Parts: sequence; C-alpha cells; structure tokens
Amino acid sequence: MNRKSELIRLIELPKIEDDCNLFYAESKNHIPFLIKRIYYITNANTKLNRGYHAHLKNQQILFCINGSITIVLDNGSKKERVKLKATGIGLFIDKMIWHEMIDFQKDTILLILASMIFDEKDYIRDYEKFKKEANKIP
Ligand code: T46
Repeated sequence: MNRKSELIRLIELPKIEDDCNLFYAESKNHIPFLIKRIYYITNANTKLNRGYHAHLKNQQILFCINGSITIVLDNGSKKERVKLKATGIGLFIDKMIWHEMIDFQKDTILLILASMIFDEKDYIRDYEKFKKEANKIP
C-alpha cells in the first residue's frame, strides 16, 4: 500500500497486459482486508454528489473503472481530495473517514470492495455526530 498523504491511501493492483488490460485483486495479497462484499455504482446523476457519511467499522477500496470521480476524505480535523480515473489504482477508505463523492461523469463506474456485509447501523450520516466521534480517536 502506498501512502501519498495522511488520508489518501492508494493501492495499485497488478496488471496483465496482453490483448487487454487485466487487473486483479486478492484479499490479503493486495487488499488489506477479507472482502465480504462488492458493489458498484453506475448511471449516477452527474448533478448530485453521493456519500456524506463515515463507517464505524467497514473498510473499503474504491476503484473507478470507467470515467472519473473526485473523492473528498475527512478525518474530522483534516480534509483532502483525490481524483480517481479509470486505472488499476484504488482508494482505501478506512473506518471513521467521512467521504463524499463529487464530480460524477456520465460514464463513471465505481467498483467498491468492502470488508463488511451491508449494515445501515455501521453508517454515521450526521456530520456533527461524526466530528464528535472522530475527535475521540487518539
Ligand atoms: C459508501 C459509498 C462509497 C444496500 O442496501 N446495500 C449495499 O451494499 C449498499 C452499498 C447500499 N444499500 C442501500 C442503502 C441505501 O438505502 O442503497 C441505498 C443507497 O446507499 P447510499 O445512499 O449509502 O449510497 P452512496 O452512494 O452515498 O454510498 C455508497 C455506500 O452505501 C457507502 O457505504 O461508502 O458508496
């Protein structure tokens, strides 16, 4: 895992190039958690942003596999943003990181690997509550 900054943690997948680009990811070898769920987002409204939450325990890696997207990350005291384009570079989003997905393009496809199965109770969707909890973390 590469650390570009305190908040932006990028993961580069191995790529096989022959008559296509083939990227692959294996739990533990490339992904720092056991993958329990995948989901993907397509056809997002380009005028709307998404996210605006943090997870209590869930860890995730976002791959933009088509188009582009900007992700804003916030640990309660610092904010950083990163633009993902269609490559084999994924963005690791740890638990307790508030994240916002902005600048969806018409053709953006986001593939997400998650460490937990879906549980709405794992979400903090209130920013003030998030800030309060995040500031308790030493
Ligand atoms: C995240 C970002 C990157 C499910 O029922 N199962 C699922 O696995 C997921 C991901 C969502 N849902 C339901 C929950 C909501 O009723 O789908 C609805 C839309 O979810 P949400 O508004 O949280 O979508 P985004 O795009 O804001 O966030 C999603 C993930 O939910 C979230 O965990 O980190 O993508």
